[in-house]
Amino acid sequence: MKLLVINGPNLNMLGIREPEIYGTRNYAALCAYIMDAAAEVGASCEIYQSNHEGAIVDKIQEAYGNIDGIVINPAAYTHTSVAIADALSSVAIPTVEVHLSDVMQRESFRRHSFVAPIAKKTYMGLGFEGYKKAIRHLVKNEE
Ligand code: CA2
Repeated sequence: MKLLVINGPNLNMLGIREPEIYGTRNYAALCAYIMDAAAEVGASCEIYQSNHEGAIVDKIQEAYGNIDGIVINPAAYTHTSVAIADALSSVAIPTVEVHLSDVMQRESFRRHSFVAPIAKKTYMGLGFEGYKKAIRHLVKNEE
């Protein structure tokens, strides 16, 4: 199974600020954690991070016919991007949404997700573990 993990804007800054919300580990640690989680279930995995909405749309379109499952943390685009939600709908690849923090317990503008309606499942507030759960859900149908 071929997985694509997409991380949106500013996630490459993990560990630099706001450790009380996002933890102290950096983006390289997150990538290593994701690759280990994929290897544990025998999946191949590409990780892509971008700060640009259109680049994320392009990456989702490129996945069409090549990728079996998408894990996406759209970061701030979660709450603003119809374009990313439309791209995910258009490729119809099983997708799981992840957020490190519990967006329901934060500012009200973070409570709405354009991606949630097209995602099979959303994990939030679990830190790095949310990515592992998303991978295991896609590959092994675990909850
Ligand atoms: O909880 C999440 O994973 C988020 O998707 C993270 C986004 C935020 O806009 C979403 O509402 C929830 C922010 C990503 C990274 O933000 C940083 C801020 C300061 C330092 C490092 C990263």
